[in-house]
Amino acid sequence: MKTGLQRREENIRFLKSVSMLRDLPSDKLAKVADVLEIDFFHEGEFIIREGCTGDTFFLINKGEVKVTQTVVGHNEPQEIRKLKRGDIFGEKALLGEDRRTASCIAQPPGVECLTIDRESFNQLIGDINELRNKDY
Ligand code: 6J7
Ligand code: CA
Repeated sequence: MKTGLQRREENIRFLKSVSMLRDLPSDKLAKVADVLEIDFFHEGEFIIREGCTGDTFFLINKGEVKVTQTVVGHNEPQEIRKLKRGDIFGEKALLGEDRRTASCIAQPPGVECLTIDRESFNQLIGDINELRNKDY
């Protein structure tokens, strides 16, 4: 079993590997580490569904996530990119947008995410300019 302290140190090490978060002051980084939750998704599972409301921000700890979006002139949503460990997603519905703007689907063999809820996101990371201005 891991102790709370080991978990916290592991989380801080991981957060420092996330380019978007690496420059946060260490007191904030420690706070983020303390509010992270872990969530697992089976292959094919929709972590985020385009058009739905949402209150969660995601960091990929293990696995791959496919991002798809509805495109005019296509019947099926189209793949726009794949994400891997250290990548983040789900910030848009927590910032300006009120609905999820794309779908994010767990790839085989499954995905482990660390998550941050809307309240902690607003308190701790919602003001990071690199995140706010992300235009892909
Ligand atoms: Br990753 C990623 N790439 C894109 C993109 O090109 N366009 C849009 N709109 N969203 C993209 N995303 C992520 C982004 O974090 O997919 C998430 C879907 O939920 C989005 O945030 P969201 O709209 O909350
Ligand atoms: Ca789950």
